[in-house]
Amino acid sequence: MLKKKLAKLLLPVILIIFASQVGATDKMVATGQSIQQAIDDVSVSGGGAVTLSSGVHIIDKPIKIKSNITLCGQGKNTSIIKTTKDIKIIIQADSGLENVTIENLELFGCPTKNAGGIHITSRTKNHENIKLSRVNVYETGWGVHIKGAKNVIIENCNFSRNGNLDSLKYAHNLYLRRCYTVYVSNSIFDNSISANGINISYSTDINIDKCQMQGNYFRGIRAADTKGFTVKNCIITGNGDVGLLANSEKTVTTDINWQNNRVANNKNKGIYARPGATGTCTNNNSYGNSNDYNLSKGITSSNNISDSTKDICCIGKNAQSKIEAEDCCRHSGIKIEKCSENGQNTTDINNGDYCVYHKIDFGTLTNSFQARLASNATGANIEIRLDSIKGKLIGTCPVTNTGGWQKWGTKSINITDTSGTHDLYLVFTGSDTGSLLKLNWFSFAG
Ligand SMILES: [Ca+2]
Ligand SMILES: [Ca+2]
Repeated sequence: MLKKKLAKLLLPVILIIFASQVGATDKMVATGQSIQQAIDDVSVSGGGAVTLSSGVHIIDKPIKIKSNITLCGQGKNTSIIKTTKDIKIIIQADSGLENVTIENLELFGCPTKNAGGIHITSRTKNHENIKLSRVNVYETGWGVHIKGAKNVIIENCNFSRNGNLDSLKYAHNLYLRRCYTVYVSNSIFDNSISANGINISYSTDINIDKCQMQGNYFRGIRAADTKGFTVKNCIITGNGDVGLLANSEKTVTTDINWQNNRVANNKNKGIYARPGATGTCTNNNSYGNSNDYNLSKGITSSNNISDSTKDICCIGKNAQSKIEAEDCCRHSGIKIEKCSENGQNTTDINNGDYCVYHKIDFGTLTNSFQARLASNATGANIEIRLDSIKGKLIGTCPVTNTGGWQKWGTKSINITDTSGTHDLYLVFTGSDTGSLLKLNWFSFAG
């Protein structure tokens, strides 16, 4: 009797001990050690996490990822995999992989003919449950390819400056082909040197939300021969051809759902659905393109505008994430330029100019603000206001002279305790009649 009771009491304890042992095969990889060996070892014991230490991990042949492996770094910007060879950095070990996660890593490659970032592809059995989270892939010849896969999640990633000049129009930042049920969110696909921000073909149920496709050589985002193509809350600007495109190779893309996108200043059409496309297009703001809307008869269209002064589309962001200054929903008096640090920054900021960021979520408590700025002037301030240009002032950030217009410094201040969701107004003030500052990004903390 007592034994039985004891067994009953101990069973949960034994289970907990067993559960904590599951991770016992996890491996940490120091720089200079073999990432492949760690993946192979963890795979043999049934799967688990392979964590790359902070630092640069140089590779000279592709890393073959396996089922049930989480390949992660200690931090998105601290664990880096780099190669100088004309190779793909991460590829599949087999077709039909399951439960692969890659997270908190930065990959740097070569913009050469055969080089790529992450290529998880299959022509036979589809891969399943592939997740890329907080992964940056920069300067690789073919960017990220997921081909032949079901249930794919890509979140908080930045795949930019990928492509190669041998494959103009074909080497994209992200390529999804034969993919089924994909969610891509809060990610950036900018400045492909040869092709699109995102390219999709022969796929089903593709969902792109709160992403940015700027300055790509060819299209912003394009899907061909795809059924179910949702694009919401995206910023698609300054691309070399069409911004947002439902295209066809053999059959045109159908069941599109495009809403709340800002599609601006693309060299060709802004929002374009080829004849035969079906679906809805609502609440978009497309302006400054060669033709802002070119929609087929099968598209139900409503509430779309072409007005650079209106702020449809704004990405509701977490205040505690890094918010790019140039991602404002609306502004008065500013310009956007290339930033020496990366990406872009706001510029031409004079006394009285302002930027608006819609639906910023301050959570339960936010009490500090930091700004990445450059200034060669004195006596300027950033007023942080809520909900209108004269709304509640929660803080005033003094702008210090950083010693040059592209010399960047981070300035932090305490602000009034703030919670909930608000439209954020950054209002610039200063006694100087010329430019006051440039702003790259800002964020809040609690
Ligand atoms: Ca101005
Ligand atoms: Ca920026």
